Amino acid sequence: IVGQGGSQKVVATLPSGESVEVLLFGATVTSWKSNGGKTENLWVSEKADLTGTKAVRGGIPVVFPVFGPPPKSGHATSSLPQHGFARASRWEFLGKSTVEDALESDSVKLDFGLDRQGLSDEARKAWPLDFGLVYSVTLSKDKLQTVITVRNEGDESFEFQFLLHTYFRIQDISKVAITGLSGTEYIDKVLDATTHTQSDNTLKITGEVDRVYKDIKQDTTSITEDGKPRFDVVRDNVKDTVTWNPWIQKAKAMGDFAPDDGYKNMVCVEIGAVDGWQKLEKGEVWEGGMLVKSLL
Ligand code: TA6
Repeated sequence: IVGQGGSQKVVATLPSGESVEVLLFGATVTSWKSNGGKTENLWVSEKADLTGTKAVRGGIPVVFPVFGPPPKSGHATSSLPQHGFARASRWEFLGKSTVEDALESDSVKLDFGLDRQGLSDEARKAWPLDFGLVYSVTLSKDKLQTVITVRNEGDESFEFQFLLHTYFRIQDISKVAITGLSGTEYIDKVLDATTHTQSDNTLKITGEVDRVYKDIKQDTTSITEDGKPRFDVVRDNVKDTVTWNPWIQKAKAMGDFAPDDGYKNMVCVEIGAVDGWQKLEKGEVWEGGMLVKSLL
């Protein structure tokens, strides 16, 4: 663990040089280097708040128990902030375990926990339910696995949404395509949340994109650069993926998004369970997450 207070983070490095950094605030992965540590795979805004007072603009923010603006009514999440409290709470570091695997090469797993006691008073008031989260970040040679378990510790069932709001670093947005979504229905939040079907197998980003792809049949969504595979994002027990790029105006409008033209170097491909709600009965546990392969 390095740093003090809100900027405390856990850093883990493999013997071959790959590394991962996780801010305790939000259990936000703020750096993932593959390729012997030479390739940074995540984008973090130059004006991201890394002092634990605001959700990080970049890396992998953990979105729980609600995705997007809270529902107007009918859900316990109605008075939570956009994207819920997980990404803006201080998590506990539960520990590190390493696996020496001759075949796979080494891997290191970092575990983080958040429960009701760890919430701010306002979050506890806004979501008065008893829960336990364990978030595991596992680094291996060219992969990063991030998986959450959600446990209902209370006496009543509750519903939640979950998403990993991953900002992938790319060289040039005009050379990027997202593949593996063909035939999938999506809500287009740029076109007033109407529902469409993705006909082409590749989605190119030529302006603001904010789409919620639902119930995707295949488990892998890929990002290509210049026609070459760059990332494979494999969903684990979640069926939805959000694609987002703020483009010029929205990038300029976000105070913590810098540089202004940073939208050219990032693309968000966000796996999650956000179409509808996951219901968890008393004592039940739900698990979901992703395995990302860096192909550079
Ligand atoms: O994931 C896409 C999205 O829901 C966009 O609509 C945009 O709001 C983005 O998340 C960023 O949200 P934030 O609360 O982090 O500014």
